[in-house]
Amino acid sequence: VLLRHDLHTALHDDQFELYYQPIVEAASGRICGLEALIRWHHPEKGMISPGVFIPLAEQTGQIIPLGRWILRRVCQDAAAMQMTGERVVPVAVNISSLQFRRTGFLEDVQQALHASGLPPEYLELEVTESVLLDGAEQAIELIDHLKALGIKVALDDFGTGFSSLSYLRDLPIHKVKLDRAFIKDITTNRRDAAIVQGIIDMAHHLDLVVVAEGIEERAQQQDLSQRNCDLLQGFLFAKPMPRGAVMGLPDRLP
Ligand code: G
Ligand code: G
Ligand code: MN
Ligand code: NA
Repeated sequence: VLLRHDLHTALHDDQFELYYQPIVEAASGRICGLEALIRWHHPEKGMISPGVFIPLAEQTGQIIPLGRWILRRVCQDAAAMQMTGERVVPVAVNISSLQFRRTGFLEDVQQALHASGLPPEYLELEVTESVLLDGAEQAIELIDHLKALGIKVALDDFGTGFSSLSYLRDLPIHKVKLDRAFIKDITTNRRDAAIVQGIIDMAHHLDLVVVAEGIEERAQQQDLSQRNCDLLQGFLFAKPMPRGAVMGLPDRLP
């Protein structure tokens, strides 16, 4: 209850910060994208995880102004990184399903792009299967609109929850992100490996880019690279970090 109240003032008091985690090409380690991940610096409680406060913000409706602020900030940061030549790669933002399904979302995205001057090709939205809660048609239409504007959409946390193969078939997405639950034991568990290989092959036949999340070990990188996974993300390469730290990274992460 206390946290819920604090969330209300946090936006006005500028207590949120966006961190960025590199996404690399599987074979080379070349940085080819960033995922924005929000952090809350609570004045008394210290750093609070988005895993805790995003669900709260969804309950209270705060996710709408917060989500709008995140979009604007990420576009600003991305445009600045482009302008200075720091890191000219697409930046992905996690979008809450409540935000995605709300009237005016498309306008919010366009405003954030317009205000920052970021070319739409450099913005990517990460959504989960719960965008389909009110039915697939609206979601498909919206993703088609975004696509027409040049904005890419990725299906996040794929393989867990209620994710279904029909989503891969029906949603006009360009990328799937394999949940780290399937990656964790990939080098030792044949069943996990079989599922991951199946998803990679199927996704490629559907012309989708595949990202594996939660890479913590070299053996996982080698395994997924051999399985033709396109992109990798995880602590092995880099943790989420403030924008200023992204600037100092080399082009390739070993
Ligand atoms: O960064 P971390 O692993 O702690 O994130 C935990 C969860 O919070 C993940 O599910 C992630 O998708 C979500 N999350 C992180 N940043 C954002 C954000 O900016 N917006 C939304 N909607 N979710 C986020
Ligand atoms: O739900 P989503 O995929 O957006 O969540 C991304 C979350 O995963 C972020 O909170 C990020 O901090 C976390 N993360 C990124 N790389 C790793 C990793 O290698 N291991 C673990 N355990 N978490 C990771
Ligand atoms: Mn994500
Ligand atoms: Na995920």
